[in-house]
Amino acid sequence: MMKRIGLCGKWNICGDARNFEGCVPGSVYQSLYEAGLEGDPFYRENEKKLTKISFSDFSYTKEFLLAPEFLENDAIILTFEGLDTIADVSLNGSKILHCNNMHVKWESSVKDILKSGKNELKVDFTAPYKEVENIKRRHPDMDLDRHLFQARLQMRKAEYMFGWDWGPVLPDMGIYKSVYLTAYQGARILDLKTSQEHSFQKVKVHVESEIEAYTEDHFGRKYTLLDPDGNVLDSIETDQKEVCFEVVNPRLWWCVNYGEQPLYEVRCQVIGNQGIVDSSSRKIGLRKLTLCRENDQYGQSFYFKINDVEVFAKGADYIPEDSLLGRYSFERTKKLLDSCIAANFNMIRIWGGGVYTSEEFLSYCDQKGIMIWQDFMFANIITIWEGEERSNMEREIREKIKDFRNHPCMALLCGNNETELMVWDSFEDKYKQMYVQQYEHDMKEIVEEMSDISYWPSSPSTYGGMKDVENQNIGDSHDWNVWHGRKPFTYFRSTFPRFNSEFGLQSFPEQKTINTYTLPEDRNIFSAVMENHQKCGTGNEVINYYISMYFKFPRDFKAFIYLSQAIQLEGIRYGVEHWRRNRAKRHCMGALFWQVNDCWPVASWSSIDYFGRWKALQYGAKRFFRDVLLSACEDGNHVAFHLTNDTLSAVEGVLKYELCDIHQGILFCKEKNCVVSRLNAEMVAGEDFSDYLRTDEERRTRYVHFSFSPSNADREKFCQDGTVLFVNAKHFEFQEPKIQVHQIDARSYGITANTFCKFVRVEFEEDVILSDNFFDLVPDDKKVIHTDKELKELPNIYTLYDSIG
Ligand code: BMA
Repeated sequence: MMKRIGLCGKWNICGDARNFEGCVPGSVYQSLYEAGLEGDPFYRENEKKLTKISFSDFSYTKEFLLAPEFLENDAIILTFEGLDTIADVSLNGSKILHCNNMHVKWESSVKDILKSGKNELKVDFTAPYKEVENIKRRHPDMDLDRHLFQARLQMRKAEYMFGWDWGPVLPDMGIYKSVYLTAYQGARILDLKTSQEHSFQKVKVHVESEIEAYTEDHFGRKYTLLDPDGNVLDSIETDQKEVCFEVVNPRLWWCVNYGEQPLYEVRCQVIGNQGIVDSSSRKIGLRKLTLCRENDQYGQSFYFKINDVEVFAKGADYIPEDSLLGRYSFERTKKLLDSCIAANFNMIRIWGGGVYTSEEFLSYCDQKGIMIWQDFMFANIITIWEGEERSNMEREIREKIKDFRNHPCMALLCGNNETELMVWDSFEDKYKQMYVQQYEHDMKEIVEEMSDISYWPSSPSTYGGMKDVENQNIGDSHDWNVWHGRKPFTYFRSTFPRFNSEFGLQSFPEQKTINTYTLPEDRNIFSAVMENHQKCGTGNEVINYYISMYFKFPRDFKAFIYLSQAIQLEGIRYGVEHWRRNRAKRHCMGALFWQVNDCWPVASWSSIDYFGRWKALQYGAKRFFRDVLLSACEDGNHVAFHLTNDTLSAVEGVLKYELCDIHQGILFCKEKNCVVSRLNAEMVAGEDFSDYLRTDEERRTRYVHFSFSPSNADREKFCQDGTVLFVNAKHFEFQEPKIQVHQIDARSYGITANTFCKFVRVEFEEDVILSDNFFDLVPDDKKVIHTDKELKELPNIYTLYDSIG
């Protein structure tokens, strides 16, 4: 059987006239910081000083010892799981690899170069900015300074490292994933591919193995299929590459909230003359998961269907979790994914300007039922789809499909982020042809040849020859009229995208997070440090602009942070609730907001900040993404109440709404039984409140409180309430509240207020995730909040009133 020797841990790094010790997996920036030679790249304006380091080459060296027995194996493979990016690798003085793609694995057969005793492995990295010049020299005939076609984009290095509108410019270098030696006897398994054919109560599972043999021996293969409880269902011994298992009465895999996530296991063992020489296994889920596009009354549908159930996709876009890639850990990723699950996401889109996610990330999504929309790593970029550049990209595409194709969570492979949109606008025909060839023909063919995963050429796209890219009636949409276009939130209600895969609003991260990169004197939203931690041009001004549209001027820095988060939640809620109200007839079938996470502490569109702290939006998402949603749509003095039901059975319950006056209490109240059928959305009631809203004074002191109580006791989790104002919150006459908080037990608190409060923020000293936050509170209602850990403190309560008072 194979034996592995890890080569991670301490390495010697040298470059920029410095010699220091660093850790692998890791990087130059990370090691310089950890060795105390440079400051924290995320602190204040350190980024600006550090960028120049990426003009110098760096070398990594490691010495290691090998026992003579290790060299007696038939083959020894050196593997780098990830090298960032341009690197020459030598072993004991012999050059063994030239690497030019950080997204792929690099391997070399090194048995003949290794020695018993001391060995030396060296990796020479070319500075990213030097490589930019090398690329230009290699293509003197191309205009590689042109926007979207720049030389740096032609490097297969994560684009965000050169800066993005939420990320710093830190084009790092280094061995950012594991490195190891693996010794084999006889043969090894290179890949296991599975595919499925579904028919009535039966699934055929095809399994194919790819083997590399190192001796002339005969190698047989034994394939085994295990059920989700670990029982062997069937086993086949053969000389064939491919076998087929039949599963009768399969336990199907579902995305979250539609069923379970049972995982079958496929194993393959390679058997030589001496017995088993290598083995490999994959966990798979039996399911049909496809992107459906059918012509309909609105244009063409765009939705996902799992095992014949049409799913409204709810979630957000994901960017890299760190600017320093060596800091990735599954623990952190798991915390982020758990936060997505807690907020009722069922899909995450992995955005194309970062890095591919890890095997562990995808396996966790398999276990939890989160569907993945996976972009290939091309964002706002035209690539040279010919010659060596093309082979490099094609190799990456093929390798990634192999990594993805067995994962039940994988819903879609998408060619790129926003290139179609950009090229369509401003490029000549020759570039358009190159684009169409790459994304609409070649990549589509490769995906179809190698997997069963649905393919989509670009996000957004209408698919086909770059025509009519911004037509919302076909394909997916990115709608930036709110934020970049500075439209008010009500604009969202005039749009009917078939699937909105990007829309967003920025906010500041939590105060504790801001404290990590500022000094007290920096804590003004227009200070140099705060502006350096805002990468979207005049973003802080835009946050201020939206605050001014809805809220009174914030009294202090804390109020700015709070209001930025409240405004972000409010804007995204407007859009999502509206699109979910339009799921009937599959008119709108997806809302993925931009963006769930951050790669450093920054003001951005994220709903969870760099340290994993939830902003208001993440709590809002938990509410507006729940499977049964009651939402209110006000229009003048009229309010329509809608029920959206994403579950597989009808939902019945009592809708209650009250018109309240902040001084006089409830003026009007109505209750109504309502039902909404499965996978549907309906307007269940409408009321004109004109009689109660005759004057400005009335409109500034009156609001509607509405709630829904499902009749089925099991549906506790779908109980909900909300409020509607008839003026922007800045003109509403909120009263100074008296709030009472009491601890019910170690993990729960009861909160009441004597007057109507909006965006009630429950804040603890400790980092904690709450069951709800930034909610509205009406008098006489007791809100119970649960914490995710035991706490001894009582929280501070902050409301909209405090932001101006
Ligand atoms: C879209 C994304 C990102 C960007 C975001 C906000 O264009 O694809 O490129 O960060 O908008 O501007």
